[in-house]
Amino acid sequence: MKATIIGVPMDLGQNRRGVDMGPSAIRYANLNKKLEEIGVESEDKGNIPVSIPERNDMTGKTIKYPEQIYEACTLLAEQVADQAQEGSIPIVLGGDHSIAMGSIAGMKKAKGEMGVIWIDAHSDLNTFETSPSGNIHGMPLAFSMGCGESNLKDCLEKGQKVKPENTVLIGTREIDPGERELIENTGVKVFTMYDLDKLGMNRVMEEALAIVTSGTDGVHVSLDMDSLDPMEAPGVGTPVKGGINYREAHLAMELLAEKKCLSSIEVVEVNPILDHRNSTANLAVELIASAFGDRVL
Ligand code: DIR
Ligand code: MN
Ligand code: MN
Ligand code: MN
Repeated sequence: MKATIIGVPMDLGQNRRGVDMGPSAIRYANLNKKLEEIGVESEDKGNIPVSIPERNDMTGKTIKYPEQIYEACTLLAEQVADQAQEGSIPIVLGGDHSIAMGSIAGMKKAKGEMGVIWIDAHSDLNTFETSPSGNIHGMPLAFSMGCGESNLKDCLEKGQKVKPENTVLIGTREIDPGERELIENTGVKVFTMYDLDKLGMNRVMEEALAIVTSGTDGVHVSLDMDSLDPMEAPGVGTPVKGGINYREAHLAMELLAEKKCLSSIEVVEVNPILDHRNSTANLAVELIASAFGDRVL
């Protein structure tokens, strides 16, 4: 198996500084060595250039850094598409979750119809109209599904990148009013923490994998580390209690590996400034390894 590591030091999509150091923290946690150990041939392409808050005055603006995020997402999408077209599995390291618009656009260009598994405490289905924060990291799934009015939908090509019927959310436990409405209107499948508690991760992943593999040419996994319980992953900007535990997270990635359908994965929102001894980045590396087939036995 071949993989390509692409870092995106993006912190413009939210307001806690330090998430731009996520790619460094995950590399420092020995991602490349771990991949080598499990027999994955990986190449690190370095980072996509991203602007910084110091160079952009946002006073008086309600939506923060849309042009800068669009630009970085387009560069990321091109890189992701190139790598996937060459038969490699892109591993995108965030950075905040706004980068998902680039990853998904790139995968759509390379593979065609994509299925997306969105593992997150939040649904990231806000738009410019509904966002309570103006932070674009709360919007990437809406724009990827072609909802809302913004050119952020038009990364690489115009409009929708993934159909709601091929999208599944897992671990959701904080949803804004506008997001709730979008869930109802699109019919996108959401497995909340309630569903995980009731059905268990095994059953949830079975159902999720069935949805994202039927009628698609590839599967993208978007793993927001705040999906995990803050006790397991303290190094995130918007922690929400009652999250996915350590074993459930590994099981989810192991079941994904068993299904052999992974086309690309991104791990986002790792903020080493808020972390305890890089534990969130270490866990990110473990979970990526599980997704690539690392097993106890
Ligand atoms: C919130 C937070 N729903 C917003 N979103 C986060 O700002 O739109 N997503 N933290 O990961
Ligand atoms: Mn998110
Ligand atoms: Mn989140
Ligand atoms: Mn489907």
